[in-house]
Formats: sequence, structure tokens, C-alpha cells
Amino acid sequence: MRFEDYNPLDEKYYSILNAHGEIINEKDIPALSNDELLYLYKTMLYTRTIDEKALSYQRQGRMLTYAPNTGQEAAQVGSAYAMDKEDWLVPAFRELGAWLVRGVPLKNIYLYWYGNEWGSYMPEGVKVLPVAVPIGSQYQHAAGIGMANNIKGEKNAVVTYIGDGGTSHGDFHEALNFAAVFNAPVVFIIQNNQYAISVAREKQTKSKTLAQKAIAYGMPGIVVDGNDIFAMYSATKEAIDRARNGEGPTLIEAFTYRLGAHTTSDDPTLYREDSEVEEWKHKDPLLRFRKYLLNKNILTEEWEEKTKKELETEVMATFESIENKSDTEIDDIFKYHYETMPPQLEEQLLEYKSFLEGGK
Ligand SMILES: Cc1ncc(C[n+]2csc(CCOP(=O)(O)OP(=O)(O)O)c2C)c(N)n1
Ligand SMILES: [Mg+2]
Repeated sequence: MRFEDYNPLDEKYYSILNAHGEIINEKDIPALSNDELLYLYKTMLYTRTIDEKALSYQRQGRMLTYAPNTGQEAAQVGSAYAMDKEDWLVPAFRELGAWLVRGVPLKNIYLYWYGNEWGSYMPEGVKVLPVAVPIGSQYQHAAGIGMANNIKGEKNAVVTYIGDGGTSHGDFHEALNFAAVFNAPVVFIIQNNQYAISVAREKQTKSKTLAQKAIAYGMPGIVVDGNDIFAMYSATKEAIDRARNGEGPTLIEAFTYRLGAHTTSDDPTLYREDSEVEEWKHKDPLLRFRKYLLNKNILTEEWEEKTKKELETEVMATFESIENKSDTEIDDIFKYHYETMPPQLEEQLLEYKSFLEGGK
């Protein structure tokens, strides 16, 4: 694949595996072993299991809030698998599959959504920044890390994510501009899941594609079928290689769909038609990869059943290990914003503590 062959203004999508699990682009099939393919499928199943369990815990009142990833597993797992251990992952908040590939333990992920600050504390050697809820801020961090890499002469790349809605924020544009001007080794990925809460993609921008915004900043931009694990892997790999070879940043739009709600406090039936969701269910990234793997005799139904059961057991055990044992320390909520706590925060901390003790 060459980025030059995929002008984002042509609305030509890069894809390898179609919705029926058939290869439509023979020459670009990634050179991955059967074990690697099974690992990718297992990680997608893991992502979905974690989502399903988290939703049910939240409904039972056992989890605070949760942002589901269902439908976006290929965009996350495929892109992160193209990274090396030394590369930086700079996430937004809906990148579960990518976190798992990069070695973030499930315990951390559940702790985070459980409202515990320690969820953001990564194990040694896991080069993943914490979740960034302020939309777009993470793109600036990624551009900055990339620029610092150049100054320090380090060869690692940075992969960062944003949503379609995030592309309307100033941070998105500033980060792209800085990264391009300073030739920063960054891969900017947009998970275009068609919605920013209730705002549809068409209301977000008049641009035909989100990837075409790359043209203005002087970097390659490409629209990739975000439900195609092979296309996501191979486009990200090539962008990372460019970055590492000193050729600067790339913008990848992963064209996908959020099959679930924005978060557990959202009701998508209020702003989108069931028929639209049904249509996208046929393009489910897990289904098409599964078909491919079954056809090639790489996956067996027995293996799949066994793996699903193991994953479910693991997910339940991990959640139970943190439940009720991980109440957030009140000080932790206030402590880490500044090196020295400013007086306003100190005042808020005291006020909150007195509120919890029954005062006002
Ligand atoms: C600066 C800022 N403004 C508003 C919000 C509230 N908010 C949280 S998620 C979201 C929509 C994000 O949509 P998109 O970028 O498409 O990502 P998605 O949730 O679809 O993954 C908004 C407006 C926020 N977190 N930060
Ligand atoms: Mg979105």
C-alpha cells in the first residue's frame, strides 16, 4: 500500500477483508503467523467480553460509568498491534482493545472506570499515557512527545487516538500543524464511529472525509475501513515505519461505528434509527474476522468456546478482586493536579471532607 494511492478527497477506502470475511486485496495481506492471528481474534473477544461485563455491572449498580467499545475492536486492536514495545500510546478514552494489546492490565482499566485514580498508574515498561477525557488534549501531548523524541534523537513513534467529534476541537488542528512542521514521528488515528454523543458525523464538519484534513497540514491522510483488522494493522504499520524513518506524521481515519451507547448514561435510540444500527451489525469486525479464520481453518469452534469461557472467568475474577476494595482515597482526587496544591483546591478538599462527614 502507498499512501499516495489513497487520496482522502476521492473517498476511496483502504480495505483488505470485506464484511463477508473475504480478501479483496491479496497483495496487502499482512504477514502474520496463525498464532498472531489467533492472538488478535482473542484480544478482540477479550475486548468485547470486558465491555459486556462492564455494562452489566454498571446496570447492577456495581460500576460508576463506562464507555463501550463494541464495533470498534478492529480499529483499536489492529492499530495497536502495529506498534513496537518502545512506541508511545496516547489514548483518548475509548481504546480498550489498544490498551490490552499494549499490556495495560484489565485490573487498571476496571479501576479507572470504578473511579479509582490508581487505574491510570501503568506498570513499569508500559508506555501508555492515562485516559484523556478533555476532548482533543491528548493530540497535543502526542505531538509534544513526538517533537521531544526528535530532540532527544530517539527512534520510537507515537500513536494517538481521537473521535470524529474531537476533530472539531482546536487541539486537533494545532497538534497536526505542530507535528507536521516539526516532522514529529506521530500517527494520528481518528476513530470515526459516526457520532459524538448525539451529534452525527454530518453535523461535525462539511469536509467529505475527516482524513482530508491532513492535506491542509501537509501530511498523508487515508480513510481505512475501521472494521477491517488487516487494513487497520497494515495502514498503521506503514505510518509507523514512515514516522520511524524520519518522514513525519500521518493521519488515519478509521471509518467505523459505535454499536453501543456513548456511555452508560446515554440512550442512542433517541437520536439514531435501529435500521442504521442493524446495517452496521452486518459489518461487525469480529464476525468478519471470525469468518475468515474459520474458512482458513485457523480457528475452530472448540477453541473459540473454550477461549470465551476462559476470558469470561478471568474478567469476572478481576472485577470481583477490585470491587469494594478500591474506594478512591479522597486525597487522591485532589493531589495530582499540581505539584503543590493551590489554596482553592485545598479549600475544596476540606469542604468535601466535611461534607462526607455529614457537614455542609
Ligand atoms: C473539552 C470537552 N468538551 C466536552 C466534553 C464532553 N464530551 C465527552 S465525550 C464527547 C463526545 C466525543 O465524541 P467523539 O470525539 O466522536 O468520540 P467518541 O465518544 O465518539 O468516541 C463530549 C462532547 C469533554 N469530555 N471535553
Ligand atoms: Mg465519535
